[in-house]
Amino acid sequence: MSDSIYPVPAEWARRARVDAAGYERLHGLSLADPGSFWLEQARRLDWIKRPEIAGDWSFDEADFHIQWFADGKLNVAANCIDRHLASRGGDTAIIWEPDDPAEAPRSYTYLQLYEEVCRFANVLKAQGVQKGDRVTVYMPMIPEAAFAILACARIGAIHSVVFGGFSPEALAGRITDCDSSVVITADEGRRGGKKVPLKTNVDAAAAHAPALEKVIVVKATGGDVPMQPGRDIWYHEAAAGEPADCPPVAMGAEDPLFILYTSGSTGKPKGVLHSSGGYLLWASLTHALTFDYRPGQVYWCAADIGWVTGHSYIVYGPLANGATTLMFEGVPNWPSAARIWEVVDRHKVEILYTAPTALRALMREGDAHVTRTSRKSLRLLGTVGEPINPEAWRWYHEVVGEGRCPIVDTWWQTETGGHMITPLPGAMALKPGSATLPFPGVDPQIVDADGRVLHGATEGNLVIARSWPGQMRTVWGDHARFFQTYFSTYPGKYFTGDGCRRDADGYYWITGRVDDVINVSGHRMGTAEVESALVLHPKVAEAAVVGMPHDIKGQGIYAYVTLNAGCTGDEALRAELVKWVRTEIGPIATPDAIQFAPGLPKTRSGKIMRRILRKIAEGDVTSLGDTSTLADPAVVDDLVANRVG
Ligand code: 6R9
Repeated sequence: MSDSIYPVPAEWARRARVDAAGYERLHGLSLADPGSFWLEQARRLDWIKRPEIAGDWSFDEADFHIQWFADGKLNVAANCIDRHLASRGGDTAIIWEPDDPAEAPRSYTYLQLYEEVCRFANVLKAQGVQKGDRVTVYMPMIPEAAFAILACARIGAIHSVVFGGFSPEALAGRITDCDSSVVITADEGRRGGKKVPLKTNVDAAAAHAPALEKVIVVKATGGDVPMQPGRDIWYHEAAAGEPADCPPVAMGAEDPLFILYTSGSTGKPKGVLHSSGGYLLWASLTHALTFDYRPGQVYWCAADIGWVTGHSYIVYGPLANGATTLMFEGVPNWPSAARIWEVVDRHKVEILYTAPTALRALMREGDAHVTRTSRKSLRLLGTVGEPINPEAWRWYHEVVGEGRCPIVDTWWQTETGGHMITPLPGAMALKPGSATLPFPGVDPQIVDADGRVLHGATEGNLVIARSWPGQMRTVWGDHARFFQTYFSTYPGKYFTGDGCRRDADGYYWITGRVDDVINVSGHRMGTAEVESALVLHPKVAEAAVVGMPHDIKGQGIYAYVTLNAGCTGDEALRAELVKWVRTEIGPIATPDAIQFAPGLPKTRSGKIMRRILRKIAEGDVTSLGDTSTLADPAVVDDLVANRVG
């Protein structure tokens, strides 16, 4: 923990959209009179019918509902494209930087984006896609991924983007859960000079996804992929006959915009559903204020479109604001650890938004990769995805930003749609490791295990006491699970699943998940998901997965595995299980350590005591606490003796 304070630079205090007094006023108003505050903010969007009501919600079980701007009508794609055409149709909307730096970047003006998205929308319509239908997008980081999701928004179809690193099994589960009959993919993806067999993965997924009827394939690498007649369609062939014009469909503000699957504390990922109006307003307002975005600036969010960060801060937020958004196909450390900074120089990036795990990995490669680049264009740096350790924060600030760029450490979640606790660069003094203060409209509280609200400097669980426009609206197909997961632990409040400390200045410090979710390289992984994958293996009887500290990834995956009688836990089986999990879920779920255990520590009622497993995985075996309630306390000695790592 660090208590050093970095004051707002004088130039930022003078020039930023929001200064310290402005923040106090905005945040105060947003809580004192949310109705007028949000109707006023809603004017930043282009409405077909302007809303006259703002929030209408209750977190109480008896009357549980969440709506924002319910009487408003708009089209999200028209907000991201059409309304900019008159004033800045020739401005660059998207810059695309390919995986291989030897290849030329591409860019699209707002007018070109309009034509691409309209054509894509017409292709979807020709395939029978209608308002409310679910379309799965399983794409590499190419501009067509953005065209595809905006095309869905244009015709009112609900997109469900599945990260290209997920396995065919994981993809099939997501296609089936939301009953999606269309998948948009590419022949292959590229990352760090390696090919990702996306179309082949879709073919494998199709075997387990009976709902799937059509596969639209974008030619990205030109790799040779088999096409199944009647099911598979080359995008370029289908698009050739389509006009570059397609009227946007009028959507209710509460009509769904997208589903995005995320890990929770149970085995099955949840389909987080976001609305059209409230979500877009949140993405747009947070993008404008947190990054202090000014027209003409080149802005780069280095996330993948498969995560919520890519949705809100590569596509929806920036495009709603008429920004120039950079899309990067590659990875930070290929061909060298200088790649990010070279891309910054090549495109004169002013605002860079990335994850602590990438910073830690690059930091380890030494400063020379950074200092041999200019980075003069950079004005503001951002981070997201996990707590940033003060050492990485300082490196980002001193070495990357040469001390001149404020750092916005943005805390938020797939469920929140956009930033919740974050510095506004002209308003908040910074403390390395703290996400600082709540965004306007956000009412955070820290509660103890019994739900008592704790005041002043304190530590506990983070809840949000009132609704905000960007909040998710339901879990796809399971509204009861939505209530149960987020609103039943602390009645009347949204429970984030995060632990949090508040210091004497009122600054918030996220301490990490307090549920069975671990954060691997900024990606959420449910321990139960990895356990379910492991027990599918014929030799595995039982598995328990916990997080362990990891220098680069933040947290690594530590799996305790009990084998069926007669099976031997050797190196070969360990390698096989690692491969198995990668196949079942994807490389992001790769276990870092597997310990074969004859038994797991269980209570007499059969509940696994994860607290003990976590301690052992952390290597903290001297303070295992009370083990007397275990059915068989002796298993702990075996676990300690055979700890891996
Ligand atoms: C946007 C995103 C959400 C979880 C969240 C928390 C962690 C995200 C953070 C952070 C500390 C930050 N998290 N940002 N922790 N400081 N700035 O990452 O969404 O993938 O749903 O993950 O990530 O634990 O609860 P998502």
